[in-house]
Amino acid sequence: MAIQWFPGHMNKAKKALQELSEEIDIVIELLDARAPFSSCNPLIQNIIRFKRTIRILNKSDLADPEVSKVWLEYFNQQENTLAILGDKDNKKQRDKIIQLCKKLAPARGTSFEKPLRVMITGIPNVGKSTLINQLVGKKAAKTGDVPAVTKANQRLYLNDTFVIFDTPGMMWQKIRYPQIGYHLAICNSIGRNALDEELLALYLIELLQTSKYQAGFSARYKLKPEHLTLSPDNLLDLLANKRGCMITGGKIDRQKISEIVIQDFRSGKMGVISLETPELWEQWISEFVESEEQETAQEEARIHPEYEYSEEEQKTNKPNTHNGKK
Ligand SMILES: Nc1nc2c(ncn2[C@@H]2O[C@H](COP(=O)(O)OP(=O)(O)OP(=O)(O)O)[C@@H](O)[C@H]2O)c(=O)[nH]1
Ligand SMILES: [Mg+2]
Repeated sequence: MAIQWFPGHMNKAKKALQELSEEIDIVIELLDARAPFSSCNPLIQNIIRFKRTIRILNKSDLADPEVSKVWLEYFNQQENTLAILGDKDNKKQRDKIIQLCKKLAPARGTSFEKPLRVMITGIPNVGKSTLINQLVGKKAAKTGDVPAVTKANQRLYLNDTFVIFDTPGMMWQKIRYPQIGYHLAICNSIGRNALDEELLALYLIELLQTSKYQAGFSARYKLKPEHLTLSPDNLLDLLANKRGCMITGGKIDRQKISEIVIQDFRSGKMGVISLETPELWEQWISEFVESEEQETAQEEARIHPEYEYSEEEQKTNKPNTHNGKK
């Protein structure tokens, strides 16, 4: 299943973000600490390319701290970027972010005529408006635990010389790697109408039963070690039985148990969990490239059935494009 979600208002939001980016000094991009690579929006990257950027791995209270440390190193190696962890309940974060902004643009924020202008961007539901409310010290921006609460840019003032812009959560038109779609959906950044909760739950269960997060998963649902070796499909049925998710006639309510498992993950009921690491992404990308190459080779074979493949090409399933035959 390839998850894609780019509702109409985001096209307008993209243009507005482009315009706004021309008049701001600093960009704060919020990433979801549980899925930092998946939450890096290529559309936003393109728009903010030349801007000084602070990347906040937000909702870090729900992510595995060991993995977050690795991600921080990964992002801090990138040009023009400073990465920190974010957590709405961290009392020190407001002052830290304000200081960082001032440090990155020392010539701004010095007078009413030269305010420091900061734009907060990121995927839907990652916590942009919540952070803005924390920065300005009051509930000025609307928040809520569903994607696409903010629909248009909003200007807010920390004081006369510090302006912050809230922006709508942005997705992009085509998600290339299926894992990105799954991870964003599991973290609640994709609209419900674009999802199949049962497939999401099966993906999540497979990840949990085979990962270092087995213990938290087992504890939540009182699983025995042998349950972890069941297929995700059978394990979902077992969880449904344990939670009494049945529909009339004694049939299993897979939709209901799927929603429960996803919600338990989102609210941290199985412990702190990170869905991805830089190492895993390296592996997924190389697997993806390999499968794309195989598809291209098969397509070529279909188009040129008369082409005589060498022994080596037949073995690797890749046409030799360097020998002048093609
Ligand atoms: N656990 C946790 N929840 C957070 C954190 N920051 C925000 N949230 C919650 O995430 C949900 C979404 O927050 P918003 O601030 O509305 O997110 P947004 O990025 O503005 O969302 P859109 O406007 O829809 O794009 C709310 O329920 C917040 O309480 C955090 O650091 N940790
Ligand atoms: Mg918002």
